Amino acid sequence: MKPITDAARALDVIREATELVRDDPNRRGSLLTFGNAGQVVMTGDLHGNLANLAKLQRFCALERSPGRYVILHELIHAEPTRPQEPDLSIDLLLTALDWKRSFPDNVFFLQSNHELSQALGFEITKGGRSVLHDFERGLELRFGRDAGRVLEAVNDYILALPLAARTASGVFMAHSLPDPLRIDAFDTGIFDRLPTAADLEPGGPGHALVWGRFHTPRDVDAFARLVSAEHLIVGHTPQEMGHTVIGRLIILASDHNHGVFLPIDLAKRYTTEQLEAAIRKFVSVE
Ligand SMILES: [Mn+2]
Repeated sequence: MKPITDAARALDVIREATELVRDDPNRRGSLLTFGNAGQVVMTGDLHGNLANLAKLQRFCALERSPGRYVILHELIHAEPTRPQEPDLSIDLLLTALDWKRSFPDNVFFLQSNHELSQALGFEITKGGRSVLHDFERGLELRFGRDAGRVLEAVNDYILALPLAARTASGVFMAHSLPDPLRIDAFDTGIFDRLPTAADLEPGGPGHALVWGRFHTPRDVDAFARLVSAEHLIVGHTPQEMGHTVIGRLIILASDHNHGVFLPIDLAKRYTTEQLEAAIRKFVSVE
């Protein structure tokens, strides 16, 4: 598909999707909820991987699957495959937001640390390169002198994102979990409200939720108890082979050739083993 390079069209896509994200009927505060009918497809980080997003769109076939929901997170900040290669993950973001416009009741997004850092201007460096700057350079390549306006709209979209999703069957999904030392004092009230600026800044619960790493099965159990969940599904921590299981936590990655996604039947109760067995590899999708 040809990337969008017309700034007016990009602004339309981003602003319309942002309104849909804000007014989602599935949303209360910063939490999305799904009932017990249909299927939710959870993914891991996408980081600009257009080939995997295209496969996900083919798998979901939303034009003939009204009961299927798909959750995406960490769409921006592509890892360059060659030095100096521009980050054009804006293309994936626009494709995904356009998908939301076509299927507003089926496509959902969650907050992530890369997106939040971009919106708040908190630098992330990877191998000495500034990922925020590289993303902005990609916007300049696509939109020239209108790049600043597009970036502003992207930042508005990011700040409108919900933080987590849960199913009636007890599956809780987010970009990550708070760091182990922050779980006990974690303010679960964050899910009942629209996040404030303080909630999303370092020290706030929204910030903690998307940045945590290094969880043991005990940490996972502690967080599951806090949010009354049977199963937790996240992305964030890179998974070379696509996924890992830590107690009742499953970590997914969707941003490379071994990437995976997880279709969950909303009418069904799963064991962790059954959920793990339901994981699909992108390479298995035509
Ligand atoms: Mn992340």
